[in-house]
Amino acid sequence: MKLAIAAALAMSLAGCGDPPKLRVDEAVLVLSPVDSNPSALYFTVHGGTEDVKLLRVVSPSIIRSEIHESGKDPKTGAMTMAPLNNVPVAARSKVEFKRGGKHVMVWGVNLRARRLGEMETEYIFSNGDRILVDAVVQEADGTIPDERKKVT
Ligand SMILES: [Cu+2]
Repeated sequence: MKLAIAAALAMSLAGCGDPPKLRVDEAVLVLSPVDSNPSALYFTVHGGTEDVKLLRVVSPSIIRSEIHESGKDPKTGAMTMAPLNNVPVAARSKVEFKRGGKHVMVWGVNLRARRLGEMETEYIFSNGDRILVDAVVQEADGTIPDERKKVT
């Protein structure tokens, strides 16, 4: 009994000491209600042991993408968007790409991604890391893509 507790304690301590790993999760692509308009990709980046920058997000299922920052025009109060060249991700930090904040604008989401309801996305960082994540593809109202409804 004592041995089991000691072993469990040793394992949990080892878990705490693991260095954080740069990773991306909770990737969701929200399709534009108008097919000709860009869609938006949201996700969370978890920093590793060094400061890096997110440079680009690519996917075989899209034509192109841009990293954007949302804001508000101080004069008119209207929502605005400005492209970013990169996004710093400090070591051990968490950077969320979400509605009303940073996001990735995506053009030309192909039929395959819409039918599968998911697509592969690749996040390219300044340290050379390329992280692959399966993103969920959904309509703006959170439902599965219209093209998927036809095949399922
Ligand atoms: Cu945008």
